[in-house]
Amino acid sequence: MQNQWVKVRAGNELEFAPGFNVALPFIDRHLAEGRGDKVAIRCNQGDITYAGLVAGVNRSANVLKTLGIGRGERLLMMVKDCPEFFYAFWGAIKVGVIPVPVNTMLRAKDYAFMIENSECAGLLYSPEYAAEVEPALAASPHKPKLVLKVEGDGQTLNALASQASDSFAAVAASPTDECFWLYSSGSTGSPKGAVHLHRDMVVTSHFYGTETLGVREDDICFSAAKLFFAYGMGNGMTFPLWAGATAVLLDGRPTPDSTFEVIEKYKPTLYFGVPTLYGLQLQALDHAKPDLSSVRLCVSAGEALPAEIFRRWKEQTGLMILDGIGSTEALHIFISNRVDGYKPGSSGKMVPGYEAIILDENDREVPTGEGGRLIIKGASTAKYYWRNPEKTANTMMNDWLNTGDTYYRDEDGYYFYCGRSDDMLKVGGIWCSPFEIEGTLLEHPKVLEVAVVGRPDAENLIKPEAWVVLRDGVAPDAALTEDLLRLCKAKMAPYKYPRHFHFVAELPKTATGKIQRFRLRTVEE
Ligand code: 3UK
Repeated sequence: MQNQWVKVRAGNELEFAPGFNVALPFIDRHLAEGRGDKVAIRCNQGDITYAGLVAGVNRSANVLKTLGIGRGERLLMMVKDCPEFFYAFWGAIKVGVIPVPVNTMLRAKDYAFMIENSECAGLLYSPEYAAEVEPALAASPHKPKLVLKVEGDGQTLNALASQASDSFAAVAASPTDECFWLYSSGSTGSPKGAVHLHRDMVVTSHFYGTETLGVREDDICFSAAKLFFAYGMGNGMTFPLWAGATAVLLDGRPTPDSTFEVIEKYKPTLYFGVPTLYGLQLQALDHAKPDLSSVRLCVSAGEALPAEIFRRWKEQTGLMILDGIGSTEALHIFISNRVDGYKPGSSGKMVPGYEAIILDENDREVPTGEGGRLIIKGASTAKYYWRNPEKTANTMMNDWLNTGDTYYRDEDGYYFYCGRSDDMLKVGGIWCSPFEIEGTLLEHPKVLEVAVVGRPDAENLIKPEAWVVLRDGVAPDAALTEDLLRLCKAKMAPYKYPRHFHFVAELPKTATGKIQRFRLRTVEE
């Protein structure tokens, strides 16, 4: 991909035109390239053409500018997946305002923290979230200059935008100017604002979207993961925009029913999900037979995709799921499987433009096949965490980013996930990956989901225990426990079997669907 603003040079160097503002290649370019009448976004509000998108972006840029939100100031966004998400995000970038899209499933106390922490000049929210956002505004000592609802009564973006001009010239910026933030939540502590630069979305869209996944102009992209996640933002916004393709949006909760409905209605060619949802969709496929024939490829990220889900999905739908690992700090996927290079159960190989090293506890590179801390480098990584020098120093070391994950690389260059660095267990003095045990248990036809954590035994030695969610209609009994133990002992080294099984109705999860193992570790017996 080459255009007026970005050229790819030898050695994967990107060269940016002077005055580069990232909204130019992602938004304005499409009119210059004659794509005005092409549909950019499809959703239950109707179809938005590229010409409509450019106008919407410019109108919201004019609204922000007129209301006095200026360069470098933050616009906090609690906005559902809808065209206005695009208008506000790119409109802000054109003005030089920093959009900060946040998780729309959070609660008032989380938003109060973000309002305070970001010192946002503006706050934009979908009326659906009023019950959490409005108390947060009332509670926060910091009062944004501008509070706008997307639509509905009172002062809204849509009402103001309809009065505003539909042309706006983007402010000149540079590839390394601060552009937008995304909050990243660890398992402990407050969320950290990861500061991303103008070039970052170009890097992910080019190296992963175009070069690795092969997103094309005739693609229709549907991401079950929402736009406010870095994963969803790439899948459902920047990759299709970069390719001049079409994005399909679902504004509600992604469930097997709602996602299958969207796929049947809008016929996407690329589908992006997370492992938990693929698991639920597989369960639903036992009864429903949705028409998935438009889809040519599926993608998974957010947590490791068990080989078993990959296999069953392939068997049921004929489709491949490309698993890849990404993070909020890296902005998108930096290690990925390919259609023509896949090992089920692995995260795949390096995405071009990124490098990785795996270090042991003495910061020495480990030999092939041995696990260690995964550290990566690439031009899309966040520069720092806003007002958090300690976490910045621990995570961002010069140009290298500490992922917090344990990985090993095999002799073919495939990377295998072994758990978060802090989830790894030492059992009998040997490293033991909870993920390996989970993958084994998931092979059992009665198991829907499982999380394995370490718990100290009577001698205060860590032993693995399993928290298991069974498939609908299956009840636990002694015979099943025996069966699961037999499976573990047959498939893994002898010390790697859970010493306890807990059968539960559901596992505790973060808003992004990641299992909160730390909660299971602290459950009182
Ligand atoms: C874990 C994975 C194994 C891993 C993300 C794609 O998940 C994303 O970002 P987050 O900041 O979390 C990052 C952490 O999640 N993880 C993600 N993908 C995988 N572990 N296999 C995977 N395929 O611990 C990582 O450090 O929420 C994913 C694109 C953009 C993203 N932000």
